[in-house]
Amino acid sequence: MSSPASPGQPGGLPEGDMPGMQMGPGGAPATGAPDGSGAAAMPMAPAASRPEIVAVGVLSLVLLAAGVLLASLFGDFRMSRGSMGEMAGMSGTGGMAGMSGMGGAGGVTQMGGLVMPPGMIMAPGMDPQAQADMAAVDLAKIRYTAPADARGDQVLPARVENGVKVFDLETSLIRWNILPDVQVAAYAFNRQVPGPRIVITQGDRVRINVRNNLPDPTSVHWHGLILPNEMDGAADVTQPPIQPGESFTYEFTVQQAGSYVYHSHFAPDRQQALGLYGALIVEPKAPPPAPAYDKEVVIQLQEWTVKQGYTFPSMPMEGLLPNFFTINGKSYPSTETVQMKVGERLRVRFIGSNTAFIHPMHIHGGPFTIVETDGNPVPPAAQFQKDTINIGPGERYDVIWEARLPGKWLIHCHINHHITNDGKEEQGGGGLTMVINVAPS
Ligand SMILES: [Cu+2]
Repeated sequence: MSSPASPGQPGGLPEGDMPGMQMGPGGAPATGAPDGSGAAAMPMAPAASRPEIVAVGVLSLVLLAAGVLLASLFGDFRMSRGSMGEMAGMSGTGGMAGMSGMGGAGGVTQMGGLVMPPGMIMAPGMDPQAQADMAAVDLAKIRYTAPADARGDQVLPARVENGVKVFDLETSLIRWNILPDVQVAAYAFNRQVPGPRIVITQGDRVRINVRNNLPDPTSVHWHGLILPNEMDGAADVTQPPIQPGESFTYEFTVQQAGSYVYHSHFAPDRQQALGLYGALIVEPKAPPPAPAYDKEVVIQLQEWTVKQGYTFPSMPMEGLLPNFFTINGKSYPSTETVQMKVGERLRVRFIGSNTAFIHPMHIHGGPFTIVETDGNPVPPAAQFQKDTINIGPGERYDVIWEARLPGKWLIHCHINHHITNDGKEEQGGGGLTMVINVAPS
């Protein structure tokens, strides 16, 4: 042991002179020779015979296989599609949810009668009102299913009483088809999504009776209008919420013209996101001298979160991210097609009824001119052209697009996931897609 340290062995031990154990052939421990030279080291005979080692190995494999078999027979490895309602109280159907602070990994989670979405992180102590806002629509409370081909945004007839235009709105829960094979549970005005289109003229005195048949309180805000504060519809701020079964009457004189929107202003993160909105179009008192357009189309955008047959309000957060998108309550290819001829001009009223995301809406076939923003006319000298415009929640843009060439020209969102239906494309698109079909002139 007196040799000098070799460079490769910091311990100062010469090659072939390892202290302690040495691995002999076959992996059995061997010790060095008693004289420490290492040259005479010989493997010791193993304590177990070869047949004994083989027997232990085979037994281990048999026990391992038995364990896998038992787990596959009696364990629950479902990632989703758990049977609902089997478990009382707070229970996940994903097989691992149900613990405080955990969301269902693959399935919805039931919490005290509420159904929470898969993937939501539910921290202990989450406020019960917040939970209720984000829960699925209670399917047991829906009393009406709209026909699968029903359309929203239908013009609401007015009746005139002593010079006042009177409209009736009624809120309720409905089942609504956004595609022939996809049905959502929605909060609706007059049993349609979007709610009916209210068309009035600048200067009109209007009275709107709102009856609440929802299981929740609600209110209606007239987005963008100049009106008396007590008619503004901000629940708990300018009026008490309209309780289930009760009514409230809004009355005001319309001063402006342009494209507006009405929507719930009680828990709007839930109610508007689930369909409680509609277009409010105010025609100018003095129409423009010459028609600046030949046709018009209203485009109301919405996101939907549909999971395992439940509908949740879309929100930009875990578990509530949308997987369906609609224009006027329908996903492409169920969206309407606009029929035009070459040379005609189309007025598109983009309405930001969406609540969770901004949608860069693009029109194929050439640029459009922005003529109104949030109902306000853009002076001709300030108008400019674009082919894509961001429609943020609450915004409205009125644009004029000219049909320059025949063919099928698309209007669609340019966040390309928003032109899929649950991630899938159908007939060249999905969700926020519609077609302008231009015939030769
Ligand atoms: Cu989009």
